[in-house]
Amino acid sequence: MSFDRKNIDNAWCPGCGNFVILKLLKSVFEELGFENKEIVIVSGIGQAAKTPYYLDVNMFCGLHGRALPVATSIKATNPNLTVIAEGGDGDMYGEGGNHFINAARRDIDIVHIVHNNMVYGLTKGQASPTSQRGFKTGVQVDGVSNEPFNPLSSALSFDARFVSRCSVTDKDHAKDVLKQAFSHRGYALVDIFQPCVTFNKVNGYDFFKENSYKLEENYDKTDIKEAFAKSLQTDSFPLGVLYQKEGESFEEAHHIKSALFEQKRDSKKLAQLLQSIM
Ligand SMILES: Cc1ncc(C[n+]2csc(CCOP(=O)(O)OP(=O)(O)O)c2C)c(N)n1
Ligand code: SF4
Ligand SMILES: [Mg+2]
Repeated sequence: MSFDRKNIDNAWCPGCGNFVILKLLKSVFEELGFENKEIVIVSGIGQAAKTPYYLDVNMFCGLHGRALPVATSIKATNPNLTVIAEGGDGDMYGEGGNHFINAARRDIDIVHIVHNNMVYGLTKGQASPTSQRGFKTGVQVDGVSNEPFNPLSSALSFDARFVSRCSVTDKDHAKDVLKQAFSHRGYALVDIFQPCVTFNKVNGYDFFKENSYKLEENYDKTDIKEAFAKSLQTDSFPLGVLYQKEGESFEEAHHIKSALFEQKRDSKKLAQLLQSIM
């Protein structure tokens, strides 16, 4: 099965880390035996948010920062679909930050993929929430003056049951993390380090390679205290599934088993309901 979308020109810069993520997604879909029609990718605005344009799957590209509520509605009304909310660090942690809190807390079964290049790529290089302190841009001329937003410790504090990070600089490992996210039932955060070779000359391929490491083989991903400790480590970033916990997803808690359009309407019950609220 091919997931290539035909007849569309790619707008990314040569060497952009987004190409790696695109390729990884195609092979993950293939290896997990997904069908084109069962996948929906919801995105907003940004370079990362263009990813679904290049994949032969269902997609919805909407407003900046608003992918998560749309993805939530799609999954809640058709639990048979594999739903992904995909975008950049600005889109998901800045403009869409409030939705990040609520999607993680609600625990809807979607995979939340965030291309983290520590910059606003599409709008030509302003600081994003994950930009590092001191990062200079045409707007932040003296450098960013605050500490970067920490998506992993935030997700843990929002009660997310699957919190992970990977990097395009280690493709096999990133593929494995993505596969684990797709196998998890509930909200799953995958924060992916993705160099923006044009507008972030500080945090490029070498930076991510030199400043990250894979979690040890015997790491216990069910230990929340350890997960918090790892998430706060920023001198060298840990890669892998920091935290995963068994539990009940939103659909399971609300007994959503089939798509809304497949459910029979009981007109008698509906009439009674309407009567009761008149
Ligand atoms: C409500 C709103 N605010 C701001 C913008 C302008 N804008 C478009 S994309 C973007 C940031 C993109 O950065 P990111 O989400 O990190 O994606 P990247 O391009 O780096 O992949 C901004 C601020 C917008 N389109 N809509
Ligand atoms: S501006 Fe940066 S994120 Fe956007 S396509 Fe170019 S390299 Fe990639
Ligand atoms: Mg970005």
